[in-house]
Amino acid sequence: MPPHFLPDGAAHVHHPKRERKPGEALRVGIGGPVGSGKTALVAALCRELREDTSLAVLTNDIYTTEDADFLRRHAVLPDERITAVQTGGCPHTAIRDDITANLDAIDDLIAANPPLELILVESGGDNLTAMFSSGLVDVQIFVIDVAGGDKVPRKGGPGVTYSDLLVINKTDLAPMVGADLEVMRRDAAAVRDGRPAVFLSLTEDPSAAPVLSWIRGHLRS
Ligand SMILES: Nc1nc2c(ncn2[C@@H]2O[C@H](COP(=O)(O)OP(=O)(O)OP(=O)(O)O)[C@@H](O)[C@H]2O)c(=O)[nH]1
Ligand SMILES: [Mg+2]
Repeated sequence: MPPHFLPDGAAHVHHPKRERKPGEALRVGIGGPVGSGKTALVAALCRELREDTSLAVLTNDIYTTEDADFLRRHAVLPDERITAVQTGGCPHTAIRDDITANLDAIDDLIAANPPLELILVESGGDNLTAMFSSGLVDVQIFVIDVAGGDKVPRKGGPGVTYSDLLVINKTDLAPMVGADLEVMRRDAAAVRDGRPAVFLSLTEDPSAAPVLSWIRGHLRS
């Protein structure tokens, strides 16, 4: 599928919350800073879910279709189940402000792969301020990593605070960068008001077990 492009003149607008109708695919947004492991997580989830779930992936990159190309190269799903939006500008614009290119790409995925149960939407790597519009996804995961230091949850931001699931990835690197996981757990809990946060190391747990079971729970409910 060719990539979609974001039209010029995108503005920060509020979209009404999407009402998911019975039988419609669950849309899960996956956001977070550059390089935190979003695509690696998407790949892991596809490998685990594809045997028993009809799913598709939409990636957002600024100037390329790098992440979609990576997923196709590693054949985590058949080609027609992977598509991309080239956002051209700040990554958050396409997932929060002018979401039309993403909505069009999702329509294409739905039309090409009936019936779909799950659509994973990866945001372009941004900073701590990017969140998905609730007009685009039903639930969202925010992925940070320990390599940026154990201060990251304390710095807060909407993804760290309000995402439906916070994933603190690359725990295998914690000793290398002197990151204290207990500090990260405590600082995340302090701002999340009971919303879940999980630790992950995709190199040590390629099945992404805690994220997988969270998504399976949403698919069942
Ligand atoms: N050590 C370690 N490396 C990881 C882990 N998860 C991902 N990586 C590596 O981190 C790098 C970035 O991972 P990506 O999945 O491309 O990150 P991303 O968030 O999709 O990056 P952007 O889309 O560019 O923002 C890759 O080299 C991954 O192999 C992990 O748990 N541990
Ligand atoms: Mg990526």
